[in-house]
Amino acid sequence: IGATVPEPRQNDPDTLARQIVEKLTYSIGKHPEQARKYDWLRATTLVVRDRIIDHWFASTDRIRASKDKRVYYLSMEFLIGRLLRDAINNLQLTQPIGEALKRYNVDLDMVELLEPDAALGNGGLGRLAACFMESMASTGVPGVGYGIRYVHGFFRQEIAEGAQVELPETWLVHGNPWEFERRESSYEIGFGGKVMTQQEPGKPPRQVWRPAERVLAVAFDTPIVGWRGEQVNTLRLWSAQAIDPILLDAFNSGDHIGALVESNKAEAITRVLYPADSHQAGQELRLRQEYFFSAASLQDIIRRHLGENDSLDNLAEKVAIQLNDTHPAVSVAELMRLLVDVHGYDWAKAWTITRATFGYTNHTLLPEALEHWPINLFERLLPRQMQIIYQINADIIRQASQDKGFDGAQISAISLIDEGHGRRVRMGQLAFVGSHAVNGVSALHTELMKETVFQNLHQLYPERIQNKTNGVTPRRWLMECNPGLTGLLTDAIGPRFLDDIEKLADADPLADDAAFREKFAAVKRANKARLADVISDRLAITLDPDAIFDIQVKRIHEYKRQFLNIIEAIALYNQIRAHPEKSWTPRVKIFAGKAAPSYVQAKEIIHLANDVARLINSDPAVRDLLKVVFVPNYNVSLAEIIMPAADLSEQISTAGLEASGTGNMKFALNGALTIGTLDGANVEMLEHVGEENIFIFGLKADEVAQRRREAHSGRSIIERTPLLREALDAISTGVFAPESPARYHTLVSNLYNNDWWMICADFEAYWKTQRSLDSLFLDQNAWQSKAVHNTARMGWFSSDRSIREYAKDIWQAGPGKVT
Ligand code: 26M
Repeated sequence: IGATVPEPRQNDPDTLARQIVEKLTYSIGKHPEQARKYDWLRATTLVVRDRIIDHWFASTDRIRASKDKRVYYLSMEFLIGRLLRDAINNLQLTQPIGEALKRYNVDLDMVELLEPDAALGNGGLGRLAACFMESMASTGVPGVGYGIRYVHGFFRQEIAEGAQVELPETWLVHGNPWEFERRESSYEIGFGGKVMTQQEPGKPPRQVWRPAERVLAVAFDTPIVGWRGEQVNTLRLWSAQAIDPILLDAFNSGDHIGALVESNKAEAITRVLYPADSHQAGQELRLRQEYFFSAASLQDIIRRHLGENDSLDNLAEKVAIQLNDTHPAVSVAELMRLLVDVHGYDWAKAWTITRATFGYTNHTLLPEALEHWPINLFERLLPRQMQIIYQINADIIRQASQDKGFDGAQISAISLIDEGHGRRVRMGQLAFVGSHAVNGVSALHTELMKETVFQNLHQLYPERIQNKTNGVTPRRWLMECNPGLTGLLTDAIGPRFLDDIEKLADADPLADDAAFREKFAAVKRANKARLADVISDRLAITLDPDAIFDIQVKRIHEYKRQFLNIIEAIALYNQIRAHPEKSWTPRVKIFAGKAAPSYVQAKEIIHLANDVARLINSDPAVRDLLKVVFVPNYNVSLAEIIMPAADLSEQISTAGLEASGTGNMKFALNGALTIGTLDGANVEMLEHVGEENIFIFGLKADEVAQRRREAHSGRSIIERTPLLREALDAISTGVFAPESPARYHTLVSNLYNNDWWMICADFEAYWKTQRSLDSLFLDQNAWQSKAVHNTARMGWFSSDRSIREYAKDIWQAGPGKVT
């Protein structure tokens, strides 16, 4: 059939208005006069979607015809947030759609706010995957994301009497206009059962896996629109269904409940996102999720490849698969199984193809977060993959001892099997040996990978580890979330930075231009006022937009040290009360973030932040000099309001613990100054913005490691630091929790005994740096000049740059490919 290309759609307000009303009428069945706000959202989305589909088809056809190498990004998480504004912005439709809706007295901003967030991720790792999807489309990398279509995304957080309460998230209840179910792309995924050896005469024996259970993986596709709509990529998420949805035999014989058991068990696989980002759950269902989406994605990749190529011999030339952390690492064993058992490759050839195809990105060095599965669970669920892992391990160990003379200790360090803790499969080692490139997400993190968790594997394969510093997409994290600043910059330096964000550097000299600084400050003030409105609506707390907005938003974790920030707030509170005559700089401390439901200390920190906020905000003695706010339910959409509204960005993790951070980049891009440790990407931010424009304090990574070896405790520091001691005394004697004064006893006594996170060790340096920021803020010329330098010099931290580096150095695909 000759492809019938639809007429290009007109993008003027008249056409758009007509089409929106058409959707209201014929797709939603509403007259404009009767339409509710959600109907306008749906109609607008459908009109935008039609335009995306035209570009989507064109991209897909172009990529298929070009036979270019494809990149597959495998991630358990895609923390996307809303899609409508992203699509409208990237298609350059903001102005005409706004005008079209205005004719019916409908406000585009209001409509956009009605869309539920797609919260299919926990935090940094999932949000990075979402930025990378947008950047692959924007930089012309033919990329497909593969993940899981969770029915329930990341939980909704409420605060009840100061404590976190988790509620289920239900983003799909009103349907999802962005997804297209592709029943024709369904695959059977096996679990359990046994492995048989098949012997055909004259052929080598073959292993055949006979799973005991089978589940269907059904594809749902979401288009991802790149900048200017030039390329539209696909995010393909898998949903689990029973192969035989109701067992008809059982149903017909009257066992109506029994008939549903199987479909419930199957569908459970994609029911809910695990809300832990720092502790391995170790649950069977989690391993099922990991294998389910890995196996479905590989079958899909292979089917597409064989549709366009004669064999899998050239798989690695046409396909790059990136493993987003170890969550899809079982893919290494699964691809080996498909190549050897199903497609008949010999082991060595299959291993060459596998390693050349995969790349692995590590996102954490925290030992408690590294995935390792008990052997008996792994064997029961994935018996053939377990055999393959043993065989890979034997090969690697032989090579290490024969070629490199590794001793026993070195061998047990690189082994895929941890013999120490009741025999476990180490997924990090599996991902490492199965990939041709392994990367960290900031320069410091990459160096620490070489020195710690992967020290011995790095010795064995010294070329394999490389750095790819994270980035954030400037479309969502500047243009869309901060139209005021985008407009100001466009007026001042022209629109070039919209296509090449490093051109933001053209604004750098404007830091010395008083008129520009004033406009820059006015944009910031308006963004602060907008956040103050949101906080006033949700929490009935009034904030002064002229105070310093000092913000820490991220997952709650001990290593991120929200506790240090709270202690500083208490110390400041005490000082303001003790010295009311001094000229204090008004400050608002804003916190937001979720704790893993099982992470007791993290939940205590949330509780403490809320308790401290309650007391300080109701104390007339501090007047408006200090306010503390915990904003519930931090998510991508809230981040879009918060990032542009910060004067000061808190990036204060214990050095050596934060792999990169990406919130740090979003804040600085929007003109916040950073107070932070030399950790993760802060180190590179310092190099880019210049040391006079960032506020670094505290121990460095090697100093932290040194203190930990010395079993450093907080006691002596606390005893000689009155500011710290008084703050901790107040916490532990129940000043902030009179109804239950012992609530924070353990939290504080831990600091005395073992200051593992260096809160005491870093307190004084942190306090002094904060006070120097107080003074700086009084000199608005100086502050705003630094703020302008931050925005102007942050272009490098675009995920477009990250993606170009991956494309060139790891994938050999897309615009960076070597020709
Ligand atoms: C593992 C096992 C079972 C259940 C959940 C997990 C799990 C899920 C998410 C573990 C870790 C997860 O995320 C880790 C993460 O978000 N890491 C962050 O990645 C960012 C992007 O590279 C970095 O910027 C952050 O520094 C890093 O903490």
